[in-house]
Amino acid sequence: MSRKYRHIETAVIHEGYDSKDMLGSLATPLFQTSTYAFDSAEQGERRFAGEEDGYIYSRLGNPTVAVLEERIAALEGGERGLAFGSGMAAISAVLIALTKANDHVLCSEGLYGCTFGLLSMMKEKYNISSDFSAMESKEEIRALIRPETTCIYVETPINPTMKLIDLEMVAAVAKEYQIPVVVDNTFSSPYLQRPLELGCDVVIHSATKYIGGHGDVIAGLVVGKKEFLDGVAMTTQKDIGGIISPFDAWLLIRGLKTLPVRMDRHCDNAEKLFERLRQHPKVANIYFPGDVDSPDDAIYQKQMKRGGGMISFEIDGTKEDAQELMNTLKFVKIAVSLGDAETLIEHPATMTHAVVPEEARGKMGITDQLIRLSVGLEAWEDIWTDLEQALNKLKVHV
Ligand code: LCS
Repeated sequence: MSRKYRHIETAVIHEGYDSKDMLGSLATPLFQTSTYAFDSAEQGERRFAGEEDGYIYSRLGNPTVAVLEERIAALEGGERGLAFGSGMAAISAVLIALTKANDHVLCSEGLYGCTFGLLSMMKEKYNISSDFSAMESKEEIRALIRPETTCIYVETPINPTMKLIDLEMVAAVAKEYQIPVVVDNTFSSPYLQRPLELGCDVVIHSATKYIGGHGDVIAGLVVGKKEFLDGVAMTTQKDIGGIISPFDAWLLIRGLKTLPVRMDRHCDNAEKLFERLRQHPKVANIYFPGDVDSPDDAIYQKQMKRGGGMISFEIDGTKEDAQELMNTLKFVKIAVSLGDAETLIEHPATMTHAVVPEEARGKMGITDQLIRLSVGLEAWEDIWTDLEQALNKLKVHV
């Protein structure tokens, strides 16, 4: 599907909805209904047989959810969108749709902890194996592709190390083998990065994060080709059933309207904090996609509009020092999740990525000293004052 509105700032507000169709209601109406009454038994039969368009039951479709699905498809530049009850419901629906027993998935070296957990379960139950690769060159990817590889799955920026993967390069190799590339675009949102435009096939979001933006919804979204998503809708969405509630879809439609405004503020704040954090003597290493000195800068320049609102840094100290730093903060909240108005801080090794075995965590670059910051929408000066006082209180190791 092509976008009706060229500018994303307009599309987030208008795509997929016309108030003329809904009695002039400016806000998208909330269809909080589980089922739909048929005019007759014969109409019910026709709907079930697919001979007549119309709603049947809200696990199969809902008008509020449909607006959200059309809007996200337009924002990512895809043919169809599907909404789910969580990012993990979206990821599992896509991965299960793309694999069968004994297949192989090639992944970026670094994935959200529960995605890693899902792949481990798929290996245990169905012998679907996975390899993890830094994906720094075409040769490296080609060397890991097997006849049974049915999917390439990447996060970029990677949670929580912020490493970047060159999506255009990965998509070009995948095309040689006709393997679909699935991209988790949660950290960027379509405002900062659009993987389908770079040749990838499927985009996934934990909409819990920047899409919702207010820390009050758990949801997931998928965008891709109509043929593939029609299949997902009728199998791993309908029959596994991890659908979104109409109210949560309504909240996402509301949140999406301010996505570009919020993202610019997240980016402005993160840029200011990155500059200050990197100069602090207690910060040993810092990872931020917008870092022009990063080895990933060429990829960043190619595929991202701005650096986003996520920063990770290693402190000069121990795990206990990292925890002490977090405990000393005054208003920055110790919480997982990200992309909210509030600045959130977490410790990946013991929280979001605790399920990843220590050795794999090490390969992903998740050390005990690594702290992840989701920069919120507050005044950056206030966030810095809080971080600085906590950093200054850290013990000096000699
Ligand atoms: N993909 C990424 C990149 C994520 O960061 C998360 C959740 C998910 C998928 C799963 O989405 P959910 O089911 O939670 O909507 N990430 C979290 C995090 O970093 N902290 O808490 C949750």
